[in-house]
Amino acid sequence: MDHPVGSRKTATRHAGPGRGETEGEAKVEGTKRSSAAGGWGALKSCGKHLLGSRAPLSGARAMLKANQPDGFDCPGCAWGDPEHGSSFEFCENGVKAVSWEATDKRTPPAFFARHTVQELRGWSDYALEGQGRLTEPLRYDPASDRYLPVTWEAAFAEIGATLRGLDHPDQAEFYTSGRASNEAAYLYQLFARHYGTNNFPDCSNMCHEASGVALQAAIGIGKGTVLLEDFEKADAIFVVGQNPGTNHPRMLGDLRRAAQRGARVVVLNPVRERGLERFADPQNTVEMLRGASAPVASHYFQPRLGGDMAVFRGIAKAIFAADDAALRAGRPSVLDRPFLARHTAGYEAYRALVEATAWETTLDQSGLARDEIETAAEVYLGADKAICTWAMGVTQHRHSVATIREMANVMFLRGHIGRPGAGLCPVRGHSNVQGDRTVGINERPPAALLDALERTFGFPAPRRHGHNVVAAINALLDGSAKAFIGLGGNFARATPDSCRVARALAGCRLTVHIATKLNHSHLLPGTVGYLLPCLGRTEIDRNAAGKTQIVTVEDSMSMVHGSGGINKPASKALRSEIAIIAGMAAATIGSDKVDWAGLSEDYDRIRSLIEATIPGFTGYNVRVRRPRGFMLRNLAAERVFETETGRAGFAAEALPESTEHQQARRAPDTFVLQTFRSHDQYNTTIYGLDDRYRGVYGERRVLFAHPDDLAEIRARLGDRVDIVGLHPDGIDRVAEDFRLVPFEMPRGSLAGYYPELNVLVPLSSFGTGSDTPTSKSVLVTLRARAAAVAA
Ligand SMILES: Nc1nc2c(c(=O)[nH]1)N[C@H]1C(S)=C(S)[C@@H](COP(=O)(O)OP(=O)(O)OC[C@H]3O[C@@H](n4cnc5c(=O)[nH]c(N)nc54)[C@H](O)[C@@H]3O)O[C@H]1N2
Ligand SMILES: Nc1nc2c(c(=O)[nH]1)N[C@H]1C(S)=C(S)[C@@H](COP(=O)(O)OP(=O)(O)OC[C@H]3O[C@@H](n4cnc5c(=O)[nH]c(N)nc54)[C@H](O)[C@@H]3O)O[C@H]1N2
Ligand SMILES: [Mo]
Repeated sequence: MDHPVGSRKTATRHAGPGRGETEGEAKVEGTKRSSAAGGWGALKSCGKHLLGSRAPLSGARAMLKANQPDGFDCPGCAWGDPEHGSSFEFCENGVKAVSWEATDKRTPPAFFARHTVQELRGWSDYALEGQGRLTEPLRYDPASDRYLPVTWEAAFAEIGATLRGLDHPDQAEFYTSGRASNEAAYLYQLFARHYGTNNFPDCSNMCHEASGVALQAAIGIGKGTVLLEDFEKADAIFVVGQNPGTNHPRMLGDLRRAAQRGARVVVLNPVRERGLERFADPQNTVEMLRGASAPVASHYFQPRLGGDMAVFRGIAKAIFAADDAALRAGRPSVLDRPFLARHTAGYEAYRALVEATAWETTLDQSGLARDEIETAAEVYLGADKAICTWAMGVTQHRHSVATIREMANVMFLRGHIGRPGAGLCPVRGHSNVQGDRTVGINERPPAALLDALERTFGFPAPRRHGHNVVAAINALLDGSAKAFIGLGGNFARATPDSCRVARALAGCRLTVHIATKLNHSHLLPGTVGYLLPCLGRTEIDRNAAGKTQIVTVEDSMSMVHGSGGINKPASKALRSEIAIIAGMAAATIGSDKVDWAGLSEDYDRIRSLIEATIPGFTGYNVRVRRPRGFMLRNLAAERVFETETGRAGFAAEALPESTEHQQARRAPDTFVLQTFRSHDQYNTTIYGLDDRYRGVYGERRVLFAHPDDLAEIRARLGDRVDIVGLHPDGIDRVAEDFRLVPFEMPRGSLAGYYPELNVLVPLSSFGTGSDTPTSKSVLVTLRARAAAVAA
């Protein structure tokens, strides 16, 4: 699809499917979903992806080394690895991620000689990445509108000169996607800060930012507190706003094992996701042969989009009612009074607020019936040890920070933190998004980090706070930022208001993308535009002396471990992300204070610097070579809360004045749209056009709706619709030509796939305190296709 430039009062259309968008006959089964998640379907799909990548051998060999002590960290997700890592942890989407990288398809300079950038902009994401791995450094040539090969040295020299030529370092934006290793991310922040800016827009700004902000305030650390072992001990696990069957398949195994030993798994999700209902474990031979599967969720509640804060407020109301009843009857309190007294602050104010919140508002916002909320509260009260997990269904709303604080409030009531089998567990996305933050990718760095950098390296570290994703886009749009460097990712497609972001990138004086495969962001070069191909995580990384190098990553459970590739690099010309960053840095700021070349020759040296400047990494080079690595100390998990009060903090925040659902019900023909992932994608990377667990095959331009809403819409508008944004900021937003599909979800809500729907996500609508775009609650209306064509 093209990148039509949107502006105020100008329609920003999303044109029809680009090349390669349809694969055979499109078929939608809707809610007909007979079998369980996982099982033979998953195995079949793995075979298909290993074969389809045309690298079955290296792909299969690579899979056996994924998440093993002597292999590489799976680039698929950030779920933790089991203590006893000897058995191969099977994961369908891990296979897809690995074979995607291990493909033998290539986009050599000859490919770019055949296609202009303008032409490639008309291709779909699926078609672009399907061409295979990038092989040579490329420079955009405006005269021919093509990317031409260039030497690494020439690339570094021109990038360095252009960065030095900016009026101020804050005119450059340094974007990170969460696949970057600790070593690459650390070197990247060192480069940018030495150069002079804290502008670190990061994929986590669009992801778990709200979790970091909320947990930092609530428990003094912006990370979760549970370990994988805790899932073996919990009596109740609340799984809120996430779809692990697709996005964290290995978590499903842990949930299922918990369910099998009798733990309650309570799901809160507006959509009935099959993976959370039943799961056949592909690692269980007997089960596979019998065609059996086991239930996962003991309770499945379907709140309205953005209704989770109200759900937890309702649970708190029910808990306090139970507590009153117990005390009246002369029984002990149902709360963990010693924990509340010794370790928390703000309990009284919170309880008063909860009791003052009306059931009517609570039920209306949550979309659940009172007995459903009371049932959830009973499960909570019946558990000695409870875990609460969550992901994007919670973090991508206006009131996400407040929602996560409310979940923490409820967990505090019975002391479910800092003891075995209990705790808070934001389930991270990108495989190293948590590690990147730990090693300094942070636009608001703590003073201690800057002090440590100054002490160690002797350059003045910039003290001004920098840009996150939304601020970076605004700066690019208003011209105050002029250079964009991307360490991985697909900035133009992952961000809101795709059309405006496309314009922002194309208007840059300099764009540099470090990437493994071609994507749409690369097709928006600035005046000077570079595309620099790097090694992937599955590939062997050797230094000039021939020694293989490992990198390290941190998972959702704060475990840091090593990762070393085993496949032959996709091309001889590839360099590691670290070597590329070092090359750019040396050319931009010189090597007086930092020996960039020496660091890229031996990553142990980078780890020693991390150890010297970031707390928690003592003995890094030794500890990371132990089989399962090491755990970063997490004080909250030990009930030491580094908050302002030194205690776990209750937040007493009123429910939102109105949720998007409440607003939608007041306006005619208005719906709340969420944008989620299909089973065949990794963020903006599209592996295939099926969404097996939701019964969709061969197409992605589908829009899920409640059957009753659907009947009404169809009667008026027909089967295919355009989706029109209603955000009142004067910008017209339209996503064209979507096929309606019935699905079990609350009335008034719609769901469809990211990134096709990002044209509808407004840049000016983001979470309070997190600045995360609200991609799970977009107000829209629908219009008939025919009318649109006629108009
Ligand atoms: N295979 C694969 N794995 C991945 C990814 C991928 O794209 N593909 N992406 C990675 C990344 S970066 C991330 S962040 C994670 C994402 O993992 P998820 O958070 O599971 O991703 P989404 O597909 O966005 O799913 C959100 C889920 O939340 C539900 N939901 C939406 N709105 C609400 C709400 O208001 N309340 C509640 N309770 N539920 C809601 C949706 O119905 C959906 O089931 O996965 C990571 N792993
Ligand atoms: N509407 C909507 N928007 C969303 C979301 C949503 O749920 N809805 N989710 C948000 C979330 S949670 C996230 S995390 C962001 C993701 O945003 P990004 O991280 O920016 O996007 P990805 O699609 O993960 O990036 C894919 C690209 O990374 C490059 N790549 C892959 N592997 C490597 C590697 O090893 N090294 C390098 N250098 N490059 C590599 C490839 O070129 C590939 O095209 O999107 C956000 N956007
Ligand atoms: Mo993410």
